Amino acid sequence: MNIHHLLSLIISVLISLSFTACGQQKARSAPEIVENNTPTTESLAFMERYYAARAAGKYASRNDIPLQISVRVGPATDPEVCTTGKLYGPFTVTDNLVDASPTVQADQPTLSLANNGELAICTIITSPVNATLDFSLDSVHIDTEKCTESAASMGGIWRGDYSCSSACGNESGNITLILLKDDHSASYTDDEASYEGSVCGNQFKFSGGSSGYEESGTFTLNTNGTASKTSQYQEIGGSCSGECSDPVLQLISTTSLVDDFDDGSQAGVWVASALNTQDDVNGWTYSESDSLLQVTDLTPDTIYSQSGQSPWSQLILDHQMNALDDFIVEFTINWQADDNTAMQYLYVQLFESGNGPRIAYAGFSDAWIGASGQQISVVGSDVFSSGIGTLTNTGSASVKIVRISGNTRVLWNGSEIHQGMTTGNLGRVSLNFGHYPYDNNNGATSSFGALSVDRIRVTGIEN
Ligand SMILES: [Ca+2]
Ligand SMILES: [Ca+2]
Ligand SMILES: [Ca+2]
Repeated sequence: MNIHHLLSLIISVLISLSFTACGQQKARSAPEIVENNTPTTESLAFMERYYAARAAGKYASRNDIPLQISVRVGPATDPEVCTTGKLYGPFTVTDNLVDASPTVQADQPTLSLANNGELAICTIITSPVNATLDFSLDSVHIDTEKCTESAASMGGIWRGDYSCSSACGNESGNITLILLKDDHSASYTDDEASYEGSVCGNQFKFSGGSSGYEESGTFTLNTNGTASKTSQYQEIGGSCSGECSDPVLQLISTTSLVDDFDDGSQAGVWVASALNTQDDVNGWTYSESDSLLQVTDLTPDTIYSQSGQSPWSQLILDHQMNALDDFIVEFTINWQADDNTAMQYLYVQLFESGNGPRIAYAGFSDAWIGASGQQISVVGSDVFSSGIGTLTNTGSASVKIVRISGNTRVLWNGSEIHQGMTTGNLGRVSLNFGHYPYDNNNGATSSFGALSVDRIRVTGIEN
């Protein structure tokens, strides 16, 4: 199963039981209700039905003696799944037990389990009478259902009012969500809380929370461009639970730049940076084709005989825009090399306006003639690198650089790899392609494979 295409999982409990009474003396469940508890109208009515059914010799097939089945789902490694797993049901079985097939929507944690690993299912059967039971695992079905709708575009910074109600009290206030979306997957943060889930059509079903509570719900993009959100939460380590509603959320970020590189020309959006003149490059070959901005050659002036001491051959393409305070920069990059001799990089750099200082950058870097490359990012002056050989020679990545109130995070395929504080408004985005021309005098000459940017999108709040 593929998490990006999985919308819902339906646990379908198809029950096929042969259910026979084992003699009158064993049929004890109904009397115990009376012995252990003050009889209620309900239990007495139950007794009446029970004894009437028993007298008729067919209580196992009576509709009015409910048999209930519950299912708990948890990680396969959880030995307590029968008590701690996510509860589905109870489902009441009627009419001689053969035609009951209740279905239920799986919640997001169950979906994640189904997608990411093995899950354990505990089936709990509560019988009102003693009976022998012929129960087969074949009768519990998990069906998957793929999302056939495209996922609406809903990434950005959303703001609105929320209100939550619970038995422990109500609360309300302002909310700001930073929502990121990749195809059918999405995530959002709300202060300290973070959530993830899947998007189908205009709906994003999520679950997550903070150290204090778990929460799940639905974010819906409305046709008028607003959004709404409803959720349920449960306090961790406490008993408070409740429901929340954010009836109207407004997208407060604007899209400053979106380029899918699919119109055959980079003109009007990207200009070669003046910085290129400083670097050791005689020329380059790049084109916008196949919905990519592809660089297939960088021609150096000089082939160095030493590593790391001379400037890289670079192509830098710039885009200037109105200054942004909070922002989300999303891009997808690809790199290709035949072998370890490739020495090349591709990253996206963020600067203040004009020739202002750099704020952050992130991307792929391979600085080794005898190894493959790594992830690299800089936030302010802080450098993160994943290490020599941590990426394969050919690959791709979806990268995001997100800044809210100075807090700047770099996400690589959805996982945060770097975080720090930065200042200065974002006014220039650069695509940097580099090659290090190197002959190590030991039989190896560095090579350049191919680098491409598939898509870049910049949204933010204009300063
Ligand atoms: Ca273009
Ligand atoms: Ca593209
Ligand atoms: Ca290499």
